[in-house]
Amino acid sequence: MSDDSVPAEVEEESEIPADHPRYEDLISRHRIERGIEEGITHLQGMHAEGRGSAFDYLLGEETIPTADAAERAAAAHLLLADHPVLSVNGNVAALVPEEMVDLAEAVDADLEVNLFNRTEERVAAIADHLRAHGATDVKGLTADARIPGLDHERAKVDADGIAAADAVLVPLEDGDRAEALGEMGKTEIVIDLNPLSRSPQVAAVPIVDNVLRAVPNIAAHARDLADAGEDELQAIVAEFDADEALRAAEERIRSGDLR
Ligand code: PTJ
Repeated sequence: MSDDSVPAEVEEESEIPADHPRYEDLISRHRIERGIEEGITHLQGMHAEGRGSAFDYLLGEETIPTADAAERAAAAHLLLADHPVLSVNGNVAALVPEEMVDLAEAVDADLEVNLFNRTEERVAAIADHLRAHGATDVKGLTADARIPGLDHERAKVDADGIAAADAVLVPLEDGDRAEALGEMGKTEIVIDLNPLSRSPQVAAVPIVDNVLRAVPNIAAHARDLADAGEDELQAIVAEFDADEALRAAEERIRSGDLR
């Protein structure tokens, strides 16, 4: 299947052939474009997507074993938490809305919209989009608390959401907030395709994988662990080695075979 088989203007995802070698990448591009058109994704989301796509190419566009271990540890953390929250930005809302709603259900977590380039219109559009994909309660609209030590819009959180959370999943995070959340004593789980970025470097659980693969895989692990006792979940958390996960991802990116 050559690139010529994909129309220049893709209206519907179904027009992208599932056997295209760059299928996931084309789906991502299409969803981000659509997200921008619908007022969900910021224009800068395209830059972020392009960067992520380059790292994913170098990783071999697959979930490497240490990323799978990180996804299992993330599931264990979220199941152990008293108040887990999944943070949603404009890229995540465009790329994996249904999967985020499903993960929230699997680990009994809140969904909270939290934006780097915050506007009330975009927060409302993302909340509506998540509801259209099955979410019942979406936080982030009240923004009645602040993350200490941050002066940008990402400091705005809900008092009964991220501010009160003991574990937070933050896909495509920026380093400042990642550090600030860690300083608040929260367990931070970061999904980011760049292992050298500050956010995975400071996370308790850095997941170097594409959100397209990572989010459903965390949910699958959570369902697999649904009957696990606290001791088993604690053992999974204790066994996970964040430094090794970052090292293995960087090694794969630097030395992997390009196709
Ligand atoms: O919606 P907003 O206003 O909150 O803005 C969201 C973006 C993503 C635009 C904003 O947070 C931003 O500018 O992020 P950065 O600093 O570009 O960082 C994005 C990181 O996510 C980069 O390290 C990318 O490699 C990584 N990334 C991009 N796409 C994916 C990804 N990681 C996992 N899966 C992806 N699909």
